[in-house]
Amino acid sequence: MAQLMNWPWRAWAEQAPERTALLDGARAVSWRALSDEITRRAAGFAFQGVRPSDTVAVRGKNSTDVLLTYLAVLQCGARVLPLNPQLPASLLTELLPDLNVTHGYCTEVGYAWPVPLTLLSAQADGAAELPEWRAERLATLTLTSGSSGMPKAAAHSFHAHLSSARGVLAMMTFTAEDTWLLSLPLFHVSGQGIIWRWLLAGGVLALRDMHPLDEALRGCTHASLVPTQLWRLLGHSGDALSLKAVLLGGAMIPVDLVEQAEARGIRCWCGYGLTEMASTVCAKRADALPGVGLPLPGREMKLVNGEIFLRGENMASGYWRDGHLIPISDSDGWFATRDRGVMEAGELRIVGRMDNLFFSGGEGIQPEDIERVLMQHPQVTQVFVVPVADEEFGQRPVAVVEGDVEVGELAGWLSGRVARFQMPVRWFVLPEVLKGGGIKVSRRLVREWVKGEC
Ligand code: 4YB
Repeated sequence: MAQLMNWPWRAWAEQAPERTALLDGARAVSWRALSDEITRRAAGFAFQGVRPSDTVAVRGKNSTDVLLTYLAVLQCGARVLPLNPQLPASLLTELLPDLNVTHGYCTEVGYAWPVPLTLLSAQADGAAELPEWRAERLATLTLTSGSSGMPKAAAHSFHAHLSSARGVLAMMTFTAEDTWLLSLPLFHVSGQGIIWRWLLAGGVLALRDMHPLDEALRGCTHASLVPTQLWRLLGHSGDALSLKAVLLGGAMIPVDLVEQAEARGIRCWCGYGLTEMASTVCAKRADALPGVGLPLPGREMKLVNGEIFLRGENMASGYWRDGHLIPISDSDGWFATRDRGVMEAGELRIVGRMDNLFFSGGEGIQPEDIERVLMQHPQVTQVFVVPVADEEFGQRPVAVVEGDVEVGELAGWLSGRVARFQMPVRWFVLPEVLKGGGIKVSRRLVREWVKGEC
């Protein structure tokens, strides 16, 4: 699409009104019907008092209702803050006032917001003037996971989201004939990345019950997956999939995983992205190397003392707090990621997060180095190495593993594959309680859980 002059759904409704925009389960919705419904909701929201510059929290798992609300809030000119329904009330009580949230929308009937908000209904009709499309307008607030526990809200303009989408689509073809499954949550930047690529290309977006994943993928050509989802898919689905392309990201992507997927006819792209950069920054078509390729068009990357710095049009305008944007970049526009990386064989390889590094008897341990080796075990699908306090060594590594494997056997398997000081001193199975919610298991929660067990 050339430079956008209108809300993208309205532009597509003018250009291709009868073409399918959305697959809601098995029901096809045209661009005209979609655009009409978004505009009706937006007018209703404006009638209920949503003004440009307000912030509307939208709480819910992925659904057509949440998607339509997200887009309608944008058409009101307001900022949308998608919320993971698993965030505890205590966190929302602290967070929402700082983010100046004025209105709330929740898919759960009778949900009691822990702070005073004006509740919105999607049913209410009303005539109200709606603002014009402006690409520079702040559109979304997306919460970071944050190692301290209190998330920050990265504020992106439409321009940033569309630049992100343009960069990805310069590498992966996604046309009006293709269907991208909304395979990751809208409250995470990876889910929003799917939305903006869909809106840019005018393709089809599929909203499905995600369990089981192989059924959700039926008829879809594109999906974004975290590595654990792809492991599960390979484990469960026997038949060929209609997938043309899977964009992987969010965590270290094992070479074994993409090799197995490619052998089953699933074409993989390996990406590296962050909330602050509105998803993907670097990516490549999967190959036998563990890197994530090079920056996509519109992004730049540099390494300073091993730390990855990024800049580009897709960067957040700042963190939103108390009605202000707090800058996230230095005076030259560079954002310090706190990720360690190296250039290897002409591409970037992610080493791990600087904040994860700990010391054991004077030796530095980057947990991801040990995790990478453990992920090579054929039965391990996910693993976290975290420190526990130790009188003699200061800290020592402990492993928390997911997979169809006896954790007792893993110590033997690992011995000789890592240095002695890297050898975990205890092994645990990843408990279900740590898996809920977002797209990733929180390393901070794993650490806290292990502390309670040791
Ligand atoms: C990585 C990493 C990697 C991130 N190796 N560590 O559209 C996409 O790009 C997408 C597709 C599929 C799945 C996820 C995505 C994303 O957007 C992921 C974006 C994300 O994870 N954002 S985050 O703010 O929650 O976390 C960012 C952190 O995740 C980075 O700072 C890295 O530490 C880590 N990470 N990709 C190793 N390929």
